[in-house]
Amino acid sequence: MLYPEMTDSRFVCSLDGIWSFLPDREDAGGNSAGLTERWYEKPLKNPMTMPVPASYNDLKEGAAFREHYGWVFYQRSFSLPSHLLKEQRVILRCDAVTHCAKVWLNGCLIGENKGGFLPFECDLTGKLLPGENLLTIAVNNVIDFTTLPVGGQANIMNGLFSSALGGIAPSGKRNHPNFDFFNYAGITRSVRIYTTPKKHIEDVTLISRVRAKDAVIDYTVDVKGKGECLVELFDRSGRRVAKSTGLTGKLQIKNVHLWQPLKAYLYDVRVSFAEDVYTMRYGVRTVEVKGQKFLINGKPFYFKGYGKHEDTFPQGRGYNAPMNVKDISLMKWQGANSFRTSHYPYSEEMMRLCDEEGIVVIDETPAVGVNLLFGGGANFQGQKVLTFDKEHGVKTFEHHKEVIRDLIARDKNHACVVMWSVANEPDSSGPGAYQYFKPLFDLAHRLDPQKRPVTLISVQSAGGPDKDVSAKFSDVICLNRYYGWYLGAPDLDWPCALMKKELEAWNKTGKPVMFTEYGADTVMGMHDTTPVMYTEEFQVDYYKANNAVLDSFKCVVGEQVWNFADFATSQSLVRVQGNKKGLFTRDRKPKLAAHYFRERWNAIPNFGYK
Ligand code: GCB
Repeated sequence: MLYPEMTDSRFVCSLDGIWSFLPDREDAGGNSAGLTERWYEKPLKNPMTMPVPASYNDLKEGAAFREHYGWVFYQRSFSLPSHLLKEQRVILRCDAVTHCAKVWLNGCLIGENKGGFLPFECDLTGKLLPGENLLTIAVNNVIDFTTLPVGGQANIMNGLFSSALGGIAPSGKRNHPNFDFFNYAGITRSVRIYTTPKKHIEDVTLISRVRAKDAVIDYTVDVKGKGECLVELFDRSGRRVAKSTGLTGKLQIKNVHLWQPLKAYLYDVRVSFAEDVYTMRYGVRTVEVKGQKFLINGKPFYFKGYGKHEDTFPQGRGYNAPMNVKDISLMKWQGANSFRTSHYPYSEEMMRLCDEEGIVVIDETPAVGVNLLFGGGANFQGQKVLTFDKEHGVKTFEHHKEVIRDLIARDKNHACVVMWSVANEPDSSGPGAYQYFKPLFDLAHRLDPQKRPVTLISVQSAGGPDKDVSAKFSDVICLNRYYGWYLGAPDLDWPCALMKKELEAWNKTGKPVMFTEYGADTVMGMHDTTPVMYTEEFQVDYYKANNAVLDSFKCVVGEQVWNFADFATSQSLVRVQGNKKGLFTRDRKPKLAAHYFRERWNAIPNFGYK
């Protein structure tokens, strides 16, 4: 899906700003009052104010509001210049509404979407009234087995204790995230209207091949209608360096400027079809796994970086441009070169920023929590459940295919994306895991025009290469491991001896291996001469011990810490106002370990480290 660009033929306008807002309530029959009373037909009664984009949860006070379960209603009105409506298609584009949306224009349902982290569109052509139009978006935050991320029967972090309650459960409907981050919801990214000519460009797909100093970009343009197509490529100085006609073709570049980690170079691509024009930035680079190396532009790359979250105060998971720019500045300060979009697709603006800044990205679907074994199955009050059975796995699977399809469709042209992650910490050694994941890996490989590597992020409890299906499917073995924290803390020596043993086993798969998570909760400002758990000193010692093992393996092609910054989670006994494993605090102040990694990473080259 194309990002909305303003061009010679396209107009884009933002509907961001303050909207009217009302949380739903249950009517006497236990149904949604908002839906049965049709709140979308008229201006909301006594609404609150709410900014778009933002998660709503932290923007008004009180636990009932923060933990609201079910629908909330957003509303605003707008009008458009009449000349646009006569000649052009008019599209409403929502970049992300978490997790489910229903959209009404002047009281008529015009669209529905499931999935909180990818864009969707509603065609408004011919549906707009002259003058003001009333737009209502209802948003639902309920998570279950059919959604990604997955919701369970009890909060994952409290699951351990629920079996001891003898089946007594708290009253009232509530979400039980099967994942460790706060279930922020709302209209979290921009809402825009854009227009195109009736005959228009639907999609553009670019694939590069590099040979010595030259490159070829194979392109495909998908269109609606008939017309001539011209594709042109401009370098940074605005000079046209290649052109071709037709809906498919090749752009030949002499003396190509490659997109490189931390040394980005982007060309401008201009596609003209009939009356329509679309422009985009594009970086030429290659990615390949060869033996136990991860090659970018043919050279062995070493990942230095983080698992992250889109998580700031007070906008929650809402798009935060200044923080994105600051985060990349901090990454560069630290000598990092990469991150993973844990645990869902990030905003398109962040992906574009990473293209510009040369930050390497592992792009993850929102498939987190596809693992019903967390807490030893205690999520289910001691009842034994299987992740991939008919009740759970089958329902998740259909949506899982959808998010892989939509993520690749959205991000396929980004130079920054070097690998797809189909899931974070699924039950990858459980019964049915092979049958569940094989088609998903096949799908990702088939759909990606650039044929990037595909991985799943493996959970420690999956038990090693003989049990974990990552050994079969992942092009790079990606391990989330907590040796010296969840396993063995406060001891570091014997857990790290186990870590060495485990890496020896993965090494034998002949695939490259990387750590995509390792970390220790650390409360900023907590210090001790003896590095006890939760102090800044312990976090440094933990990482030093783990890194010594990582450094001793040639097959290890990267280290991504958990996490870049502290982040909000559900409440639990092991979360101190959120997860505190950040190298930075939530407001981006460095802990001791941030300085330690700054020294380490600035001494590790991006290429040829091992
Ligand atoms: C994990 C999860 C991540 C958690 C982290 C932790 O394995 O992938 O979402 O936040 O552990 O800190 O427990």
